[in-house]
Amino acid sequence: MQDLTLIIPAKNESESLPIFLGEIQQLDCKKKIILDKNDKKTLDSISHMKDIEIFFQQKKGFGSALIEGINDTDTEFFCIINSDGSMDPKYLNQMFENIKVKELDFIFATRYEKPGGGSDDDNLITLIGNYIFTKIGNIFFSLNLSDILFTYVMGRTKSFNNLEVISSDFTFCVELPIKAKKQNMKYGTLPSHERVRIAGAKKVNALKDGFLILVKMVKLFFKL
Ligand SMILES: Nc1nc2c(ncn2[C@@H]2O[C@H](COP(=O)(O)OP(=O)(O)OP(=O)(O)O)[C@@H](O)[C@H]2O)c(=O)[nH]1
Ligand SMILES: [Mg+2]
Repeated sequence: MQDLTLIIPAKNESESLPIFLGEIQQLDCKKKIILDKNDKKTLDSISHMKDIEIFFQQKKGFGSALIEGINDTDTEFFCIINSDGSMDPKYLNQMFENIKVKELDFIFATRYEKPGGGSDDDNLITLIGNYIFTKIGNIFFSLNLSDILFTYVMGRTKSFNNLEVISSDFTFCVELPIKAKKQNMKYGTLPSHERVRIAGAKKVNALKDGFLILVKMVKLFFKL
């Protein structure tokens, strides 16, 4: 997988990130960790790690981290994979095979397709929230997805750059598939089982970010 770069966003992940990087150490692909330069604790936690690239984001936010990291990528393929360990890297090979064989622009890992899908990290609120946003995506944008918010996604770097995604926050999760659909790009899904985060606190605020996601979907629908 030498033409693949893992895009690993990390914010205050000094406990999870070193363990996760240990897990993917043997993988034959590039590993780019996206950090805020003021996040010294996370930076220090991986100072001893080899064969990784550290990229400092200019603007704040989860979306900015991903956009800036992917824009800086020089491999044909990229894959967004969180630093908290919840996205199991065992699916990377299969995602990579699928995207190449089926000539896809993107492949979305999904927790809600059987066989193989599931989550040990969901709570009732995230489960219901994701269900509702996925439904909105399917009804108003014909996305035909089963898990819009997971954002464990592999893609062609060129296709991503053509989308001109601009969301600096967690609304990135919906802007990417909606714009891919609007541009008639080819994508597929792969069932995957989500694990619990290794340690540390979650960064998503279900209420605030849920509201922002809803507003973003309305704006994208009306092309605002
Ligand atoms: N670089 C960077 N990474 C971020 C930012 N916000 C979140 N992240 C990382 O993005 C990933 C997703 O955030 P999480 O807090 O795990 O969100 P979540 O998966 O909804 O929450 P949990 O279910 O509790 O894991 C994690 O690896 C975070 O460290 C940010 O502003 N900048
Ligand atoms: Mg997480």
